[in-house]
Amino acid sequence: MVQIEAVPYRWPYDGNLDPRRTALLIIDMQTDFCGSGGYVAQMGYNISLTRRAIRPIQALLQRVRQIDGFTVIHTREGHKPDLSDLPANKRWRSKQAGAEIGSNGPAGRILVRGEPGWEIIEELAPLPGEPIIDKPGKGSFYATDLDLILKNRGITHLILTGITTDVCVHTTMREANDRGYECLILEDCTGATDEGNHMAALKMVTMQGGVFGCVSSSQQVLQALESFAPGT
Ligand code: C5J
Repeated sequence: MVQIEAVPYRWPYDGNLDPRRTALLIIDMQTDFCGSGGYVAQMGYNISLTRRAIRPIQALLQRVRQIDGFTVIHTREGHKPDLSDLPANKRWRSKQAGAEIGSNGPAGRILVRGEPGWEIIEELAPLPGEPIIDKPGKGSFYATDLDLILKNRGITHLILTGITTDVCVHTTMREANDRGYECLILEDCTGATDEGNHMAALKMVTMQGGVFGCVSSSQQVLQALESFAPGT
């Protein structure tokens, strides 16, 4: 039986980590959220807080890719070039914050599909065959086919990584939890634009016996994955 040390319970609750029923979800590791000249940088936030997740995700990704049947899914937040899928309030707020979605920045048009800033960073580039979910909102389930893809593959358990902890990762975790997916978020594989928000978002998960699932780290997952020899 393979379980991961986590808070507030050893994950998963139903006793056994099964690679064929588990997906590693890597949320929004795009230049816009962790690269110079992207959306987060243009708003004046310190991108070292979001970039902290890159190396731990890289290590985990490398290991998970060696395990047969383990699904890796990437997401990207962004809007169509004509901005027809951009709610007016989201555009207005981004302008107030100094980085209007759709306007030109050092990494191209901010949060627009196809622009350099919207691309997933090279360090975590998807491999052919790994699904990429393009989403217009914060949650990865809203207005996407993520649920359909997971159901078709028989996936019931999600390991959540990416940025930002308090916004897109949390929204996705809540959406997944309500749909019955058993969720684990990794503290070192996530990051927020504010350290206090990062910590608070992780703490929220652990309340009420694990109201949205569990919190753990890449080290704990890697340790548990030692049970699966490469190629098994
Ligand atoms: C935000 C995200 N913060 N990926 N997006 O707008 O968390």
